[in-house]
Amino acid sequence: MPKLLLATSNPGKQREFRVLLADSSWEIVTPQELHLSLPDEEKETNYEENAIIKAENAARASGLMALADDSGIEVDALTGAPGVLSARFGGPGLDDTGRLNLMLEQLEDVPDGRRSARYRAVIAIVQSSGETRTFEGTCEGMIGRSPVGDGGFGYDPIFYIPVRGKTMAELTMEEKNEISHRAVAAKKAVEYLRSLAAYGSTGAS
Ligand code: ITT
Repeated sequence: MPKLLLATSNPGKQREFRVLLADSSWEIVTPQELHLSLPDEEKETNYEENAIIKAENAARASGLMALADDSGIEVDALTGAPGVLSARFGGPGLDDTGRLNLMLEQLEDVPDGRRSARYRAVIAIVQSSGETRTFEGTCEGMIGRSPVGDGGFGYDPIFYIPVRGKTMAELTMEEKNEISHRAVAAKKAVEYLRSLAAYGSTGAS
């Protein structure tokens, strides 16, 4: 099988992608496995450009086809923030728990009916020839009142999914992978990856 570099340093994303891309017809390799350290270079203000920058850097550094994900959470009561800045919400001193507690604090006075939010993910796939494709997915939810569950990563303990009656962190990975923004985008990406493999395009230039 041809190799596809999964260009993310986020262990939560890596875990999910390993399952989501299992039927892609590509062998998934990570930057750690290749002893590659990739630059942390997200300059753009939109997901698509960030995802492309990450995948391009990885493809250039490895000579392999690369897949990157840029994602975030958009809270309507915060006019769509933190969005593309979700990983850096509250500054560099905060970890996942610090960031979700800050979000709960900022939403303290927001009533239950106005706590809608969505996750968004854009996946970019860049071949070593430079050919680039992007795929987007969203997942709708509400911001809860306190963290519940210990699965997933990031904001999952406060991302409540009304149709499931649970937070994203209470779902198993299989369940998260049925409905998440990343899963919606990955489903489209897998179709593309399978077509590339079928036509013998391995990303090598
Ligand atoms: P890479 O750039 O190395 O992939 P990153 O964590 O910096 O890792 P992003 O810049 O795309 O990735 O930031 C995405 C942030 O959005 C992530 O750190 C979480 O805070 C949040 N996020 C995205 N998808 C999520 C999910 O499925 N569950 C919970 N939080 C998520």
